[in-house]
Amino acid sequence: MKKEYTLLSPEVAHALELSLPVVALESTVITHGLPMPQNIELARDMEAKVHEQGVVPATVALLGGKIRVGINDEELGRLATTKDPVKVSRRDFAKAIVKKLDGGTTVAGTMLASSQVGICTFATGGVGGVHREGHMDISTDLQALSDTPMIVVCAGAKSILDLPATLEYLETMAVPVIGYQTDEFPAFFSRKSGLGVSARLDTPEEIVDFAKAHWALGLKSAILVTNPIPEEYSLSDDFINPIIEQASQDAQDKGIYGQALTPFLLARINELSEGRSLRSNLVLLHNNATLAAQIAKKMIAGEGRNNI
Ligand code: PSU
Ligand code: MN
Repeated sequence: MKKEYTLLSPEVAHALELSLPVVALESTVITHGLPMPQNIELARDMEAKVHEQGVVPATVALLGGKIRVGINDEELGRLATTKDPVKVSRRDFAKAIVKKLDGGTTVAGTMLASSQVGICTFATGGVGGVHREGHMDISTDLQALSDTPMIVVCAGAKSILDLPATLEYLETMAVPVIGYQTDEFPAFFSRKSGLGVSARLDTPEEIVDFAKAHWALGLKSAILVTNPIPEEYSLSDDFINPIIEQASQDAQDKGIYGQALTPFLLARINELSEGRSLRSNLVLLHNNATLAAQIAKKMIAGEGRNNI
């Protein structure tokens, strides 16, 4: 990645130089995924969870058109409160750069920026996928997972998506979907979806061994680790599914599509669940940050570097 476009924070630059473990964190969840002030608190908490494991967090974002890998607390505040932030997926970087904009990076955007500086472990909440609303809307996240060799920890995907189609796409693109201590693909708010994973692995060590075997074959696809929400915070299908259906219907009625669709659905679900979904959302994000940090440590212990 061109140096003139990207700036590493001193902490991240130092860690990468010394081959210390680093975990990338996305920022669309801050700019478009969660309301204020929970978005700032969440970003701080995820960084704290990574630090607790002795690992360096690297929140990725665009500030004034610069790609930032690792931002400080003041910059985080600016990102969380900036007016009309761009949602930066792969196609949006050049726009944000030339127009000197602030923006939050999606899973695909975060993978692009962090993999190019040598980070290979990443924690997020839910990945994008194939939408149900029928606009041929397939998240670039799936393309990024198909060609970026990183370990991506998420809580599955929300059933705002067509989950069977999303899993089919991942299979086509050679992306292993790992169930962490589960045989079932988790559906974000819920530990179950009725759908399988391609392999179950029970420890960070096993995940690192799996990734090494995958990449040793010359494959460039990511390993998608799905980490189910802790039981006590999972929401019952009876509660959340009608809300998701309603949100999806509202999006269709309002003709919302493209980049605006996921943020609309997330906000509407928060609203319709009267904040109950928010608590669960925060808990699973913390949980994923911790697991990603544990994986990053094992990766370093085995290899002595962030990149395998
Ligand atoms: N799904 C969630 N929460 C999120 C997102 C998805 O449950 O915050 C965000 C992520 O940043 C993801 C992006 O990469 O939305 C996908 O957007 P799209 O479907 O427009 O590609
Ligand atoms: Mn889309």
